Amino acid sequence: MRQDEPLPGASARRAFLQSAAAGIGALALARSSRAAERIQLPLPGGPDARDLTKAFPGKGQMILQRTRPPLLETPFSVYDEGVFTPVNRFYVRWHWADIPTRIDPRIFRMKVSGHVDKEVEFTVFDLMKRFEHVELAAVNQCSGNSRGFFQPRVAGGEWGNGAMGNARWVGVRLKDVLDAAGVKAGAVQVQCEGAERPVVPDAPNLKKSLSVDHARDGEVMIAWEINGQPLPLLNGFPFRLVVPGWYATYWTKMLQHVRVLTEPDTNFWMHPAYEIPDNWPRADMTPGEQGVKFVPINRMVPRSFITNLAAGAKVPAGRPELVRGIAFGGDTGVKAVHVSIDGGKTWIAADLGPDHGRYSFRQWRAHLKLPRGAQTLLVRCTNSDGLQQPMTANWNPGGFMRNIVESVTVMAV
Ligand SMILES: Nc1nc2c(c(=O)[nH]1)N[C@H]1C(S)=C(S)[C@@H](COP(=O)(O)O)O[C@H]1N2
Ligand SMILES: [Mo]
Repeated sequence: MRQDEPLPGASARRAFLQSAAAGIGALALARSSRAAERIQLPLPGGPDARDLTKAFPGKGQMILQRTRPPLLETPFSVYDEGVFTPVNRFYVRWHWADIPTRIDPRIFRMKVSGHVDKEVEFTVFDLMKRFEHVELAAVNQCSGNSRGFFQPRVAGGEWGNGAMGNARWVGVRLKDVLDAAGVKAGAVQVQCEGAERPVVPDAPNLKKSLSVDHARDGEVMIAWEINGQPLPLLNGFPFRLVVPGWYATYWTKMLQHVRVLTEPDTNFWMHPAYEIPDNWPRADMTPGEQGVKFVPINRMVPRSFITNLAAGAKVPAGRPELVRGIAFGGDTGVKAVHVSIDGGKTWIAADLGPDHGRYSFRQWRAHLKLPRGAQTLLVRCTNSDGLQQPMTANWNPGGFMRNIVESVTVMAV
């Protein structure tokens, strides 16, 4: 972690005020836009193609999964461009459509309340001034990333593999902010809530809780910067929670309220929503199975992907061909990435790229000599705890934590 001078420079302040201005009214504009281009994204049960859109503020070309609330997927080729996901291609997911279209960072405050010595409130500039800055590279992955590949199909955002992104986050430790309020003895959880609101009366706003120990582990942070830029409005301007190694449902955007609780949080979004079968790392059950115990989703598991070859790509046969991609360890680092061209009978170790920290994507590359014909390439990550991607996919009714050795079938000619 890098430690910065804890003083907001004039340039940081200016960047923030400019970002705020860019958000104004832009969401309203996106609603009336019509997507022009399409992209192939074949999912079992279809559709095979999706609309692309450039109509959302702060976003370049994205796959339009839903307009209101916005669900924007990162086109998969973006992951081949670098280890950090460009801010304007970083995926977007909201639960409720009543998202503030304008946030003035001089006025917007987060509040800490509940089982604390004193309630405190901070603007982004207060956070910058008052607490030590920390920087961390971490993958933000939706619990439902790759849900579209679940068979039988489950309800929810039918994402391909593009509901994930890797970034350098800059902010302050949630621990330091909680310490400023003074967490009292007997506190058990810390609940976070964003600034948007449900569009139907009495619907529950998204609230997510971490144990007090987790919230105070010194890694969970309140971040205002993503890859050197202020957060786009749609990614949580002016600041959001970053929970390294945990699914993004906990990464509360536009963080407005932190409540210290004396009882475990049982609000709808902790239970029954976002729960997985209690057999981590598999999160697996049989469709229709009875008596399964469910627990709140939590730590991520290792995944890896081939990024430079798409399904059906033509590659030269009989000579070493570059295959590359990204991997991440889940809640810990990447120990190894292996590829196979014989259905997993033998595995070849890939070369790993630079290590940006245990919560980051890690690039990998290998050279493979492919016999002529259709060839299925497999890629498998082993994390530093020795956990490996499985050969068969898991299933659960939420479509969460999809995990399997990924494959791409190419044509060697
Ligand atoms: N305020 C708020 N924060 C939120 C959500 C939301 O709906 N509202 N969705 C969560 C979920 S489920 C995901 S996957 C991530 C998505 O983060 P991103 O949109 O920056 O990619 O935000 C999380 N934080
Ligand atoms: Mo999510």
